[in-house]
Amino acid sequence: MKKTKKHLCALFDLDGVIVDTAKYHYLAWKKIAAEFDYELTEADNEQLKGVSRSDSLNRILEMAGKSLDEDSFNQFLHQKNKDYLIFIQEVKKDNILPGVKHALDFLKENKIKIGLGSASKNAQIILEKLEITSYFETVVDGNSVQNGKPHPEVFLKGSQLLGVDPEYCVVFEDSQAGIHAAQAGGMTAIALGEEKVFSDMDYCFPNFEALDSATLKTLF
Ligand code: B16
Ligand code: MG
Repeated sequence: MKKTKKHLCALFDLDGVIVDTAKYHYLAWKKIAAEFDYELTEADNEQLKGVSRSDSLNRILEMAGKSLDEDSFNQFLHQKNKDYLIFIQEVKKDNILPGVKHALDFLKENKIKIGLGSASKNAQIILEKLEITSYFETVVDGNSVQNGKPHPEVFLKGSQLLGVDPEYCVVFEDSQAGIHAAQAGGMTAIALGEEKVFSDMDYCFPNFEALDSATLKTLF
């Protein structure tokens, strides 16, 4: 990894970065899309990652060539979340993705500030289920922003609350919308996942296991 400036804070995305809840969002949306006679593919789902609940439904409606009145739109949002909450009932601390706990401990030991920047309105519940709430000095989630990713608001708010200039913040993301949000905020954007699905990131790693202490030391 090329030499980089030392960063002072780390902003974590949640779904797909800390825990594999991205698969549950996919299953819940697939069920809704089927009601519009549309088969939601994994490629379609890639475009929904990091995108807010209502923006996701708008995109699915566009894919399916359908439109809804406001009441039905809200009912589908409610139904999607109801199904999603059932899926995540079983989430527990063993579900933290490999390498994430090591990174959180590394950052804590090195006095690097840690924040969450998630589009999800369910972020707090999931952090509690994973028993990692105490690592996060600030949690910015779908309940506290006006603009969803790729708008940088979620990360800018996080850096502001942590008192760190955006250029000294690292963002860990699994979605293209989130990478664009981090870049738009002037932060270092680290993509987690397959390199081919991303553009405009600063670095890409397959997962947190690849971010060992030596790599973390280069960043922080
Ligand atoms: P909710 P992240 C995002 O979380 C998910 O990637 C995205 O699929 C989901 O639609 C969005 O949260 C809203 O989630 O319905 O729980 O409010 O990746 O930004 O942590
Ligand atoms: Mg995500």
